[in-house]
Amino acid sequence: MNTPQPPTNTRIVQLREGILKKNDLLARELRADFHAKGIFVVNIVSSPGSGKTELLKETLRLLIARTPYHIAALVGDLATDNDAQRLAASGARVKQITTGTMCHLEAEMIRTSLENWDTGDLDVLFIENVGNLVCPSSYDLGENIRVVALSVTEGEDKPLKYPTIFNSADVAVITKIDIAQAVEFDRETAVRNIREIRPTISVFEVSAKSAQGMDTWLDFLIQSIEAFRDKNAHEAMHRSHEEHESTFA
Ligand SMILES: Nc1nc2c(ncn2[C@@H]2O[C@H](COP(=O)(O)OP(=O)(O)O)[C@@H](O)[C@H]2O)c(=O)[nH]1
Ligand SMILES: [Mg+2]
Repeated sequence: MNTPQPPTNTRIVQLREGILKKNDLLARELRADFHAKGIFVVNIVSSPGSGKTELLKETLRLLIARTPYHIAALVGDLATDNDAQRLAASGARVKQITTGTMCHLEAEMIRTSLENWDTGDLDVLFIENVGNLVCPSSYDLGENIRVVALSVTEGEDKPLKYPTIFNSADVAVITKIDIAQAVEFDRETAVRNIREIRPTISVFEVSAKSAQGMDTWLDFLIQSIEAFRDKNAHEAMHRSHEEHESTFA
């Protein structure tokens, strides 16, 4: 008689690799689609309570005030649409993704959320990932940049304890610096630990509450978005030049 066997470790690893591969393929399609539509995508990851929603709310508000960009945000959480409601106050288009038991967002969830949403005129899409320092690191969402937030209350050693999420990020934002002194935050050690894991990472230090550091962070974002738009415009010009040449060849 064949007794059902519990899955072996090898089988679990194979299943996990299969899921990640499927996500990578879909993320690649999403990235190509975002690129074709000229949408710059930012994926924000961190532990719960690091200040992602507060940072995003202020970032959206300032970007809307200072630029002509059409901006939207997708926000992931296990339960509730509290964050979507907080972000909607910025004036940006916002949609909540409720993941139930999943500790991260996947490319498939991004695609489904965008399907019934008017994104034709979008310039910038922010994604607030589910609060977790482990799961989101393995799931590409087709973003241009991945931002990891680390608040001053979490401890300077977190980059060393959760290296994968710091190693997969392009940018680190140290948040809540208005309360740094009260919690004896050691900024030199924190920055050194972040750079030990990811030497090339850009590090910003901000407070969404007091606005400290927000200008520098905004300047960086606007420069990144503009560089992306210039590259896209250049590619479009090149394509139309090639089409013109082939018509008259
Ligand atoms: N003092 C201070 N508190 C903050 C700041 N940003 C967020 N918080 C607080 O930290 C808590 C968690 O913030 P939230 O944005 O919900 O974090 P998330 O779970 O990462 O989205 C809330 O009580 C916020 O009011 C900040 O810049 N300074
Ligand atoms: Mg949040």
